[in-house]
Amino acid sequence: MRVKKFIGSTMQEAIAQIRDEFGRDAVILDTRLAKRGGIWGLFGKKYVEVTAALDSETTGKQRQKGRKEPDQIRQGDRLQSLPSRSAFRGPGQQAREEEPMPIPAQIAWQLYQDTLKNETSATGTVSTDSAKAGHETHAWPPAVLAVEQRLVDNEVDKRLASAIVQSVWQESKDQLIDTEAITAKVKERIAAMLRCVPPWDFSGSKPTVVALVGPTGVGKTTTLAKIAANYSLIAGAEVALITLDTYRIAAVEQLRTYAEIIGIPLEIAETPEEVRSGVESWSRKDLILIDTAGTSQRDTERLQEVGIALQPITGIERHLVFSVTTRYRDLADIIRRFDQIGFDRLIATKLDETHCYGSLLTAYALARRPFSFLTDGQGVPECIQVAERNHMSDLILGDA
Ligand SMILES: Nc1nc2c(ncn2[C@@H]2O[C@H](COP(=O)(O)OP(=O)(O)O)[C@@H](O)[C@H]2O)c(=O)[nH]1
Ligand SMILES: [Mg+2]
Repeated sequence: MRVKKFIGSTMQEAIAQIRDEFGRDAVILDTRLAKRGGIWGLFGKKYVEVTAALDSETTGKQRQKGRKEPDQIRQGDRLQSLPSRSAFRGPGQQAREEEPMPIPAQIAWQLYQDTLKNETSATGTVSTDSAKAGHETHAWPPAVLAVEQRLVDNEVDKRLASAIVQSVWQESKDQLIDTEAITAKVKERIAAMLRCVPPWDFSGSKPTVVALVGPTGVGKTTTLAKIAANYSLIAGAEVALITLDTYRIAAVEQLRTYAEIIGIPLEIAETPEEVRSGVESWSRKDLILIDTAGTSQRDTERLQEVGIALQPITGIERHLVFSVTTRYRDLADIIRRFDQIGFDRLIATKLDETHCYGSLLTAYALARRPFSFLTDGQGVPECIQVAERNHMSDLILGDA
């Protein structure tokens, strides 16, 4: 492995040097903004220092397989490995994602809904299919119960785990002879139950406007910087940032630093009007990313402010950011609160902080909106990937 520091006046410059010397297989380990000259760091000239590494083994392997062509790029690939802007232009990707959910996956969701309904029914009379299914669990062989338990151990809600296993069991009892066969089926089922969206392709009307919303500290600003850096520096898209998080000076400075490192404009919006005019002034950009203030459980006023500021922007996508370490009840609360202002996508962060990924499925169960990105570390821009449901299913089962 070779590790080297590259210095440029903008990140774009540093990345260009990395590409020249290490090629596209380089991994960025660290990025920092520093100052040269001046007195005590004041009035000095700012520069960007990027530490990159090149793993000679992986490079060799990748070279053998040949470089990926843009149309081979799949979700789940690291964004930074995407070779060019054209990678985001896969025709028909969006349509593929909007395919109706396969019937067996719908059945699994239905079984889960039935269980929830039974739990909340005032009479307590239990008479639906899923209740019968409950009795049937006694007939499940140990291998089936073991897979159900594995889901529960990975923090999948017990009722959801039972519904999934039940749907698989109903369908193919005879073929479910061992744990491996059952696991494979369950994995396939979970993947079919999830929805993800592919990266933006910017082929529609410009610009794509995206706001990240969510509780404080989940990683909204960091994720926004990762998305901005990947789309701007790697995919070559025209990106601009707006921040609504003006309550803390540190929050503005955090984003300003990222904007400077990446070399893209940042607008600080104090009012809904400023957000709207910011979006209008960047009508020629491909992607406008809006950062928002985090809101805690009790902070309904701030939540409303975020909602009001975003509401007038036509076609805006709101991505709800949550940490994958969030427990079921907190997640339910977050989704319920952010539903008040509306959101269209899910982003799960901090995948590096746990080995239990059941909350990915729980979040989908509660929100029923597709995932866009997953993040797995503090590193900007590398710790982000486009959400992909087979990968997510592996994670949920604890196989990734
Ligand atoms: N381990 C880990 N930390 C993260 C991740 N994303 C963000 N963070 C950290 O979480 C903290 C809060 O991030 P920030 O972006 O300021 O959160 P915000 O309040 O939602 O904007 C920072 O220390 C980030 O470095 C992630 O994927 N994994
Ligand atoms: Mg923030």
